[in-house]
Amino acid sequence: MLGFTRNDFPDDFLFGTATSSYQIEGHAFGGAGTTHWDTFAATPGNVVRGENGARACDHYHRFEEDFDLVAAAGFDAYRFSTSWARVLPEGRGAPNQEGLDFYDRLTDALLERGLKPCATLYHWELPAPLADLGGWRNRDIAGWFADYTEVIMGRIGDRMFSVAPINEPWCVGWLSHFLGQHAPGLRDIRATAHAMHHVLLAHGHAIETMRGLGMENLGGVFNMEWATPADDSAAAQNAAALYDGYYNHFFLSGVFKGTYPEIVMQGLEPHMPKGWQDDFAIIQAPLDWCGINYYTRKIIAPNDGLWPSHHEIGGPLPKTFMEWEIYPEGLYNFLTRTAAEYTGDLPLYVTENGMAAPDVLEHGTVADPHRIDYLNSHVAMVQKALADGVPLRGYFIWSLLDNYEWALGYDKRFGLVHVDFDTLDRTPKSSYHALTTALTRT
Ligand code: IFM
Repeated sequence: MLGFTRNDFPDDFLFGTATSSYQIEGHAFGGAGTTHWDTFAATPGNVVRGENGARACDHYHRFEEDFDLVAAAGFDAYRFSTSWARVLPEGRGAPNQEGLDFYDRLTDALLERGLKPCATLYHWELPAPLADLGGWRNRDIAGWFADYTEVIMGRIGDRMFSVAPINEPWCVGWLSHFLGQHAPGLRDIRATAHAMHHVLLAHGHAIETMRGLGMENLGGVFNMEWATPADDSAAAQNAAALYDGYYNHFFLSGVFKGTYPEIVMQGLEPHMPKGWQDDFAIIQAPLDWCGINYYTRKIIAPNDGLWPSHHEIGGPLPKTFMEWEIYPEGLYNFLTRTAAEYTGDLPLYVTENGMAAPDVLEHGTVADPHRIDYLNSHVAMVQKALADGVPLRGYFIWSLLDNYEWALGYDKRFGLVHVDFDTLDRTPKSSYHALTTALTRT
């Protein structure tokens, strides 16, 4: 049982669930171009079992059935992403009409079910031809991204409830260019500094492009991890502050303050692209809302290595199947801190929250009491933030379906709905049924 119902929330508070294109659609279908995730996954050692998004959940052919499930659970909104490579297989130039038609049908299918379409324009599947040109390291990507924005939103922008350009800039910049864990798998500080700046430049250009199309309710989606110092020492405090700086503050600071945190620039500044200081007028394009994706915290300890001279250590709290500690207080901390330091009265959304588990289908059902507990504890923090006056307008659960968890392949099941990856059968889990009871309007 969930410990809340929608009656515990303001009437206009939105409950939604989230997905992304490459993780569910099936990129082999409908004329989509090759992405850097296809090539990254085809390279030994990058992805568990070399799995990729070629078929994924086959949402491309089953989206009507999937949206029936979203509507039947009582959700108000559905957060999805459009694939750049499906819309523009070469990244630039001629659009793929099949791809545009797909997103057009998908939009109408949501509206027919009374669901608010909440789009993200980039959830990581960069067209491979653009990766060949340097991808996020190349400043020109901001213009390419604006052109793609114009093409896809020129087709479906009239029917979107909300749009954010880029999902989780930290993942695009740091995870993919410094840690090398996501495509393009680089481990290079100059590439990182360039990507972290260009991703915000592209964000700003896309917002300007959509304003030019007359669109409203445009925002940004930022992922955050609470940073806890490993001990009370000044060195551990500084290490956690730096982690907090490049993970949580860097992108918010760029977008809402027109500056990057000093503690981060001590390491990144020598590697930044020329003229970066002149780009904030674009990066700061005004937004209508801010989204926070939250899952966990990290415990950070200092070390004698090269900058950033720290590492993560294991923590004592119960963990999800991602080995992520369950720390609901971090969500409350971020909601209150973001409003206090960056966004003020601007509406906030929790645009992702959820957990992975090794859920098993047995006798036609999937019991996931761990997910019900996780949702209960995090929604309690949402309620606490609301009670404190944080202008929070909605909460989206990651994810509707078990799906492709990037470098970890298909084992890490985040869905409210179980997917059998052989038959592609969908089975709602017990958390889905609990949500249906909590969200159905009475
Ligand atoms: O699956 C991802 C998603 O693509 C982005 N946010 C975090 C999720 C869980 O790792």
